[in-house]
Amino acid sequence: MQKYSIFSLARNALSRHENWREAWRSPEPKPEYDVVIVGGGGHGLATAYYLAKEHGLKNIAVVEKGWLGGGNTGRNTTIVRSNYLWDESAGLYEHSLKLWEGLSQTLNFNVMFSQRGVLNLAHNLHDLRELSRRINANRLNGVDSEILSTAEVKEFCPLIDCSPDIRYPVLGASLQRRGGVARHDAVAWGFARAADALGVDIIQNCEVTGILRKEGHVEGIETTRGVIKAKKIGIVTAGHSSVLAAMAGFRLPIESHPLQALVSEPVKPILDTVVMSNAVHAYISQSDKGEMVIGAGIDSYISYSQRGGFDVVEETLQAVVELFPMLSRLRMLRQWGGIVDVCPDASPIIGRTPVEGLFINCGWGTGGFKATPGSGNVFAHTIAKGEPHPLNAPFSLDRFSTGALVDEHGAAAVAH
Ligand code: FAD
Ligand code: PYC
Repeated sequence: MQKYSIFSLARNALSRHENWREAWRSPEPKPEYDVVIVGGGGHGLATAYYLAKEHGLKNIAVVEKGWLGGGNTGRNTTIVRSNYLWDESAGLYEHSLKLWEGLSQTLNFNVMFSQRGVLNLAHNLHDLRELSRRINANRLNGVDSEILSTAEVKEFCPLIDCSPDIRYPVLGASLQRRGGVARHDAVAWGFARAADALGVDIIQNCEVTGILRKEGHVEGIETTRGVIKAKKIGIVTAGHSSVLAAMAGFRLPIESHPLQALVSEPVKPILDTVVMSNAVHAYISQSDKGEMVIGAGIDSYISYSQRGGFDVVEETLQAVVELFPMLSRLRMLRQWGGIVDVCPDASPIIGRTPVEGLFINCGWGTGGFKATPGSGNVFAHTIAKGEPHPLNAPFSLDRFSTGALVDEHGAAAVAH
């Protein structure tokens, strides 16, 4: 078997992949579709896939200004979990986690979902109380979640320095064993391939520059590849959602901030779980390639710059080295940033907009990767039926006028 795969690797390398079938087509845009999804990240592609698969729609396009997954989908640190505080969020994120558990089979594409557990560390009494409250809330919602003592943290993840004399000693942690990581690119590619197989047109290098409206109803989009008409349009553009909303004449309660991450040189397997610490602020896991994948809190200023900065690297690595002293001589390989769309309550917006036929899915901030399949699934329902799926009804835009906010700053587990 191994001999065969080495042989086929060599053959494919020498043939310059000439006879490979494309995983999805690259059609010219048609003049009109039933539904157009703007944004070819994981959420947009998942939406198109579920529209075609579960709602029988056949005339769908996804338009992407760059390449598939080139936004936050391909820039994130891939942590998947569902341990949110409020019932509304637990319902949505747990729906997603259940879809993750069968996603490779559903898409017939290995998204490398690895349920290696997610630890959220507590460093003070406030952290411990917040985690205990959240664990109890999780359990009441049927979400697996447990609390670990310092000794149990050490047993579960021996690499963490659990001595009492560090600056922020580890007093305990929450553990969601069903949480873990997945391969971000594969998620975009898997949904793209499966959507394409159901007839969805995926159009890359096609930037939306305007949203056409008539008498309060959406009519189509202006793009760098011409006008495309559609009576239903879904905006799924993460950090650029406010830009798209402005094109349609309304405003979103969103701030766009860079969120940075970095990876080290690859090393042999040393860390078999995900560790997050909101107080010292860092989170870390090890990729299948062996790199340590490390993330920071959001940049404190708003910006559309997708770059990393040395100050953030320095601050984050101080926290990492304090928790994992044995990483102190590890060399860093690369750093980057993505633009995250943060709502005042750190929860997403999924639903209708003031423009009839125009729907929006945004505001996932620092935590939308984990929601990719669930978000696409409920957003497809919302677009197809013209009304929210019960799981996304609490996340409509009008909660910012009714006041029914879903405050998940604590569970976001990334400093805002
Ligand atoms: P994107 O993947 O950004 O897709 C939106 C697409 O819209 C982009 O491809 C963009 O090019 C396109 N677009 C924008 N404007 C236009 C236009 N005018 N016309 C056409 N196309 C347009 N979440 C987690 O759950 N776990 C994590 O560990 C995690 N870590 C993160 C780490 C970092 C550094 C960052 C930046 C984010 C992280 N997130 C994490 C958040 C997560 O990445 C996002 O919430 C999620 O990927 C959003 O997916 P999306 O498909 O909505 O957006
Ligand atoms: O939402 O779990 C999360 C997360 C981890 C890192 C960035 N976001």
